[in-house]
Amino acid sequence: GGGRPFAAVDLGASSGRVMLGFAGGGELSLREVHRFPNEPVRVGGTLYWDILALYRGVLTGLRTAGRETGGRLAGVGIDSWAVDYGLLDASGALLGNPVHYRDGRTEGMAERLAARLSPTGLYARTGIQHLPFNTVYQLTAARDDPQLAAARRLLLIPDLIAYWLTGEAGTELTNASTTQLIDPRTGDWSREVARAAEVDLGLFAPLRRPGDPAGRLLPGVLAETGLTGQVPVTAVGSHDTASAVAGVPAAGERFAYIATGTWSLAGVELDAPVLSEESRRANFTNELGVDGTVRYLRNIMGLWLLQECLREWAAAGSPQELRPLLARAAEAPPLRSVVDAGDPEFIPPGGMPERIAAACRRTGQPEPRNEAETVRCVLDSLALAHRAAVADAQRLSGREVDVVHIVGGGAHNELLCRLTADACGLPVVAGPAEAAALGNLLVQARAAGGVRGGLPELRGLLRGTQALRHHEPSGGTRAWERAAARLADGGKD
Ligand code: ADP
Ligand code: LRH
Repeated sequence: GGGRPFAAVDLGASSGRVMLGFAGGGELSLREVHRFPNEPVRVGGTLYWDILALYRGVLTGLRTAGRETGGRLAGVGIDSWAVDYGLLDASGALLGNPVHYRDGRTEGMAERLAARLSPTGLYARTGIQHLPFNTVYQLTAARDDPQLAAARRLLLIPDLIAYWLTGEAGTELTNASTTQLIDPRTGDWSREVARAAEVDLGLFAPLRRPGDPAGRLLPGVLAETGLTGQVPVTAVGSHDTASAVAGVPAAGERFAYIATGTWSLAGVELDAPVLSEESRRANFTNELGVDGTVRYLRNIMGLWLLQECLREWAAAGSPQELRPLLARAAEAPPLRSVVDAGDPEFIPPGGMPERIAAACRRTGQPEPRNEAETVRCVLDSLALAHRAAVADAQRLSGREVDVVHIVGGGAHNELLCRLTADACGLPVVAGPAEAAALGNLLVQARAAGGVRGGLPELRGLLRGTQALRHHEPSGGTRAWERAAARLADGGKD
């Protein structure tokens, strides 16, 4: 093909990967050159990201990519999970390790901020759903932290990696929207929210948008990775979910998407935010997307529930292999019990099978009797939460959909895709699993002049090149309605 080589770095909460992509001249292809685990570390009671291990993985991946291209790359783009950050001192050195959003330090912070700015006021200005770990709450929790006092810069994770690669500091807008400090109507900081939260906006580097230049690889980075020449770094949708939504192979506007990895992010793409009180109560967010779009979606726990069960079983000495486990889950009784996969009670790590069983008990449903039934409960619960999010997104935004696109690692999970089609009563198109890397690649390649057009054209390229699987709903959404009602009746105190 005639495509030029780009590296797309995608750091997910469960693994990081460096993908070598070729785009241009009608070609669009992507290959994984390096994947590395993302394993948080608890030190002195705080849960941290192992940021240097991740950075090393990025360097290794760039070196591996370069070996396949004679040391040349037409560009690099970086996306990662949202909300978290590193602090730099006056010399540009990292102050401490970035804290993981699942750390408990944000407990009670929403209430503290609410005393100064009502949740309604906060939502009207930011459109961001309440998640206990939003950056604004993390900064509230860090208020008296000496590191914050010493900090001269705050860089969100992908911007921090880009800074280490290029020496240039910026704040990419799609990810900045997850701080809950951006006004989605202006695409700029909300000074009112910052004032109420006592956040110094001077800590943030200048905003940049997907497609903007973000510097060039430093000589030391070239030496370390064996790359040669000028290698530009381009701002992409640096929030992984922004890149994933750009990477949804949809035709037209009448689609919902579910980006399913560690989280399920389910919603629709809009031109303007929905800031109504009803939307706030439904816990829908208006994150900013590529090309001025709004990602109107809800966070659902996602495959985290499954990941944590697997981790627990392995630690208890009965490790389970995913493929056979999913096969057994497919044979397990359907909708026997379901839990609320939107419940923040599932955010912290640890003890997941027991917490799921406890949620079943509390809502008057039978506990899963074995691993397969636990997995079936998780997947039925996710499908049920997908159904609610797809329905609520349509109702609250007025955007109707005919199809649900599932992208991310969960697109590999046929059972989850089938259950989601059944629960939603809509056809599901599954794939690509690496939508975030593809969205990252497309935005870079367009900035470099290799591909042209807006999101519709970029998505057309995806449809023409990526293998997709179709799942038709099997009918009978009644069982799902009953399960939803059971969960609502079971209630919680
Ligand atoms: P993140 O970007 O949040 O790290 P991913 O999008 O990589 O997450 O998705 C990871 C999840 O995808 C895994 O936890 C697993 O449940 C699911 N997954 C990945 N590959 C497969 C597969 N071959 N079959 C079933 N599920 C898979
Ligand atoms: C998914 C994701 C999601 C955020 C969460 C913190 O990786 O970026 O969109 O809400 O991580």
